[in-house]
Amino acid sequence: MGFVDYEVKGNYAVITINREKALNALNSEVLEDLDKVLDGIDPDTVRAVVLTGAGEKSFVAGADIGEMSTLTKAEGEAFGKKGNDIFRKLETCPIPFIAAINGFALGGGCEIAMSCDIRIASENAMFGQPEVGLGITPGFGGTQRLARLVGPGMAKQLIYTARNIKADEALRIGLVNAVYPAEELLAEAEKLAGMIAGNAPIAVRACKKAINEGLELPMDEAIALEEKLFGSCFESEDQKEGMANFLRKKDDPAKVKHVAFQNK
Ligand code: DAK
Repeated sequence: MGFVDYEVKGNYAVITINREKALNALNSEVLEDLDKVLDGIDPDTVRAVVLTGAGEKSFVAGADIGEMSTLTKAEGEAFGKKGNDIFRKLETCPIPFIAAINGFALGGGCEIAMSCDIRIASENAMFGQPEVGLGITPGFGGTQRLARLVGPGMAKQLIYTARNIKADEALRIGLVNAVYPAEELLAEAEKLAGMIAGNAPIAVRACKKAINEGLELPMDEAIALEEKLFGSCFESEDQKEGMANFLRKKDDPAKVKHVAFQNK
């Protein structure tokens, strides 16, 4: 639809931000289209999502500077809220998201990538929070997520200097998990999505919740949350089938079979 393509490929999906002429910069329309696509994901069939940008040059080159340039204080806050609500929807969506960063990931582009669970990048990817060079602060969660991902010292250096970094440095500081030649990136992202989608979805979603919510809690509460989520898996058929399969294999290796988890 509009500026955001959505393709379901079996048990995973690929979302492509498609405003290539503006290097996939996020204006209000792109954000609204993305919001609708996120609302339309069917969690019964889609078990992992790849998020990427159209073209060979850019993942997302940031929020749309033209659109932002004339905002009043109130409009700026509303624009920030619109983006933040969508990024938060993506971050808290039970299904894991993999950002396949195929070029510029600047400002809002870096921020949307950081809202995903996993980030992998092409060799030509470029990351940065250039906002202070434009007279603003990162507005889509950059100050918060970058500090949590790479530590406050490195986040402050990147944000205060507005310096862009290449994929190899992003890998070194832990902003991305892996770097691939551009032509291999999407296939690698889809391979990862397929691997995740092949595991028990209820368990995968419980892990996402445990990690995301647990990181915000003191350790004792975080462990209690993990215990609760662990316990809830025992109400699922997938747990019964996954463990029964292991035990069958132990009895007789010939009985090895691939478990087709039912998401039940
Ligand atoms: N916005 C709008 N258009 C953009 C854009 C952007 N962020 N980035 C690129 N484009 C457009 C260019 O204007 C150009 O359009 P035409 O002139 O062809 O019509 C087209 O994409 C191609 O760009 P270039 O000709 O500039 O291509 P180059 O290869 O020469 O350069 C570049 C690529 C990525 C280095 C350069 O385009 C660039 O520096 N772009 C801006 C990158 C940037 O500064 N991004 C961060 C934006 S600030 C908040 C909410 C949100 C935010 C903050 C606060 N609140 C409300 C609190 C978020 C802020 C940001 O993301």
